[in-house]
Amino acid sequence: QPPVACVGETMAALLPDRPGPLDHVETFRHAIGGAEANVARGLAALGVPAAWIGRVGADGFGRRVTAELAASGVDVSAVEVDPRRPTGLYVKETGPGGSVLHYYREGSAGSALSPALLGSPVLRDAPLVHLSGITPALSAGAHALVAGLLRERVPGRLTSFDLNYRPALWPPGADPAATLRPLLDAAGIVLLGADEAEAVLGTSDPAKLRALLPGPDTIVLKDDRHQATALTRLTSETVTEPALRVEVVEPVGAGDAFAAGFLAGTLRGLDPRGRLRLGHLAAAGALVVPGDHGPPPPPDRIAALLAATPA
Ligand code: KDG
Repeated sequence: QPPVACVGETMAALLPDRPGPLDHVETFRHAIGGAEANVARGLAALGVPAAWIGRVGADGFGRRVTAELAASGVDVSAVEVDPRRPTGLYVKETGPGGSVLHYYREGSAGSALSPALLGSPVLRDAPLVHLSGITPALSAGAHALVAGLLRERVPGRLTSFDLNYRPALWPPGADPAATLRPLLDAAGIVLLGADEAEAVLGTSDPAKLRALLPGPDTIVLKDDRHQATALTRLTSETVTEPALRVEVVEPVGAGDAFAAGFLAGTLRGLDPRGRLRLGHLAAAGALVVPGDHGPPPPPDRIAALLAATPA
């Protein structure tokens, strides 16, 4: 089975050893993070073959990114090494008000993604191509690659797009809504949070979102009450499923894990409720760790939880 292709930038991540302002942090743990690669890891952990396609620098951070993804079972055969540009980096700052990601990625190898990748064999054969709204903010070439992948109609290939709106990445004067809305509308599956839907599309009302985005077969809206709703065209049905209650350690990456679960459920042919449930189960794994990726529950536990009747 060809792997799902997850395309975007993966960075070195520095995780502080304690919460609070960075000026008081003494020690950072070296990890990796990147929304699309987090999805690839999540898929691999759920038994779905997945590839990460992106670019790293010819440096230790880049080698770490590739090695850690490969060790997670992600296919890294299409990763490009840029001899001149460095691997991007982000530093996580945690605290009671939530986490802030500080980016050091301008001019990075990953930001030099371009439509040159469109011919990559891993992309050509992928049953599903997963993208996010982070990549179009990185550079004109990265935007063109995402637009090209969404516009290209390959029979039997699904596309998914997680809005992942990161205001800090958009240069002053940019119009993220004008860039992102056509991309969202061109995808087969769209995932977005209520807050980012408000920020980018001006509404988080499911009916209004559907009117703004008539294109996707499925829109998954995650609201601030930790519920996820799937609006599917085929059944013209709306299904809502609450999240699991867990002790949250750090939420960054949970959206990506949710996407991995939802997409794994889609590829397994689960009904919309099963897809949402698998999304929540995978997200729970990421919520209880300080890094971006935490393993989902083991397969037998997942099977039992999926089969349980809703409370
Ligand atoms: O969704 C989690 C991502 O935000 C994190 O892994 C870093 O890719 C990242 C980004 O651009 O913010």
